[in-house]
Amino acid sequence: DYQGVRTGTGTGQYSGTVPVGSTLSGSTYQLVDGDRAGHRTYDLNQGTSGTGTLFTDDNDVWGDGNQSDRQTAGVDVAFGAAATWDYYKDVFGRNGIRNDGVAAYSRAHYGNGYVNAFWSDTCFCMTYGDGASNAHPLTALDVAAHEMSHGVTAATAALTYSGESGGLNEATSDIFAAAVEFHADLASDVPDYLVGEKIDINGNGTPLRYMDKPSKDGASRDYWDSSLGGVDVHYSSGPANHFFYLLSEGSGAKTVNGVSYDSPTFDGVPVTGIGIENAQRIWYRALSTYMTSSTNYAGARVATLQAAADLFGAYSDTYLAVAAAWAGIHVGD
Ligand code: ASN
Ligand code: ZN
Repeated sequence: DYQGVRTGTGTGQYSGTVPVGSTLSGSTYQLVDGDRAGHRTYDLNQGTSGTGTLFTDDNDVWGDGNQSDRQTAGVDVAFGAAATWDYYKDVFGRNGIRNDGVAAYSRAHYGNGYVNAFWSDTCFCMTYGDGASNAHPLTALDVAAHEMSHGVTAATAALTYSGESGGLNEATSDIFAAAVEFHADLASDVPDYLVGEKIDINGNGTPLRYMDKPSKDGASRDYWDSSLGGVDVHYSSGPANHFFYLLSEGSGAKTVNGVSYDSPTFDGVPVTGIGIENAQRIWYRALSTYMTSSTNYAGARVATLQAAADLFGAYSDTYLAVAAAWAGIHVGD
């Protein structure tokens, strides 16, 4: 139980002005989310270990949207953890990363010039860098949802982080990062099928990854082939991200929320999308019920078809769309 459970207001650099869960302790507000199992957000103050200091405030108004205010990064990562917690609860009835009602915690301002973010099963926590000098902190909603979803994957299929299963592990984090954006539906972070579009990691305004045509990043694969297991997991995720986009929105040119996509298929055969609402349910059921640590792309196809059969019926239109989307990335029977 959390004494003085509050909903404060924060302004992040990416999320805009949002509610943040806080707790009143004595006369000080703490960034402790009493509505979400007491998720705590810490300021590492450029350190690289431990928990630094808990973010605190005297009036429950957090951050000002500028990077120069240390609380701003705290707002973005606390909001990201809350939005991801709410997504799994609202959509799947999942009670936290391990479905045991226990919160992870978040650490902002890790190290100096650190251009990454990561999940750790050891600390059961998320950690975020500030980016290189004067760049964008790695604290956007899709980054938080990606990292937190690594925790969900570890607690379910536990996909081994190398080879094809590693690509599926990475794709699962990108898939739920997109799904969390659609569920949160922020005006200041328009839902899209891009990964890291707010953090300007390339310095030229391009996103880190594209789900409609992953090769647009210059390194990710669009299609499965027998060499995929030897590719870095952040690139072998490409075909599965592409599968999820095709299943959600279909092939060809399409604009969603003002963002333009153009998704090809391996054999040129068009795919009709079923919408992200149903596509995410199929991926989640496959992940949490059928995939195992050694699942490869062929196994993911079987897992999602079984999930689609469970949810929508074998050989239903939705089931057949799943098969067509796998064929679209060169995975068949
Ligand atoms: N941000 C990266 C990821 O989640 C960190 C890493 O490579 N482990 O994949
Ligand atoms: Zn990842």
